Amino acid sequence: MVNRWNNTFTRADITPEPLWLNRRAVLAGMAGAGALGGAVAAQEALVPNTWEEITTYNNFYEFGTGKTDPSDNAGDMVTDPWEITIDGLVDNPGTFTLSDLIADMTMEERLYRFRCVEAWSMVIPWNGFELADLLEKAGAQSGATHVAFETAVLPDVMPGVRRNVIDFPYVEGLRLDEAMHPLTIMATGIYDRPLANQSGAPIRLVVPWKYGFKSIKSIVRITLTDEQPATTWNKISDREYGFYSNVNPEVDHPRWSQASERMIGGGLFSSRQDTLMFNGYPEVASLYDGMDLTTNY
Ligand SMILES: Nc1nc2c(c(=O)[nH]1)N[C@H]1C(S)=C(S)[C@@H](COP(=O)(O)O)O[C@H]1N2
Ligand SMILES: [Mo]
Repeated sequence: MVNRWNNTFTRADITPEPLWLNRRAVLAGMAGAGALGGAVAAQEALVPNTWEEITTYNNFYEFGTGKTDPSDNAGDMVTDPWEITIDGLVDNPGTFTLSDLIADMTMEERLYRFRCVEAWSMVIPWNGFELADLLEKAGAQSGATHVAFETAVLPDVMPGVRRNVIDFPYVEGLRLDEAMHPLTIMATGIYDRPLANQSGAPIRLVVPWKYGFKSIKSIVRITLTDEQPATTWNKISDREYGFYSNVNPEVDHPRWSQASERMIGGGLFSSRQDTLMFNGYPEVASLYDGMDLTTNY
């Protein structure tokens, strides 16, 4: 696997050295088998959270609103077989099994910062492929301007859906150029393991420069459109959650500051760090040239 998107954290920014050494030993153990070793070496400065942290502190309202509800409740979701419909303004619409859909995608490891709008953060070693490759295969038509995504609704196994904790299906969307950006991936794994159900198995979106709620889980439909699609949190409160939702330390949530974030998993040394513009991915800035990111929050 390769990772073309290295970045700039130093390990001192993330984890005290004893913990870092510990995690590094785990990674070194995993790396023995293959090319991941190279990716790990290239990125040793950006230290991921543990599998345990990544899979026990989650937001997945279909399974409940508490942070441990998804890991407690998502085990019964059947993710194989899984079908995804691709429709709207594409030359090759249809409903595909996940395995057919991803058969010729180039899988990569991407070690990304992940920043929730609630002001906590992790670093996650995703396995996945560029959404751009999938949209090219689907044959996005010239009239398409946006991409809409939809999560499965499985009331039998989703207690949050049965209780209607919010309106389902969970829906999200991107502008087409955001969706085509090489940082935007569809993830199918973490740490070279298939995604845990609570992480959005079998396939989810990951948009690392946006607040976490844009990274929609357990996707069953991708629709190319010529208008900005409705998005779940924007429907719940448009004053608090804009369509763009780019991570921005200078635009506070109406009820809390976004200037800093709490790093999950620091244990005793748990600490806050400054929020980075675009979550530390300045390569996306040109997507927003000429836009006022205060009003287009
Ligand atoms: N379908 C669906 N996708 C979702 C959510 C959700 O409740 N339902 N929560 C979002 C939010 S608010 C965040 S922060 C991330 C959390 O991803 P994680 O649990 O893998 O860290 O998933 C996002 N995707
Ligand atoms: Mo979130």
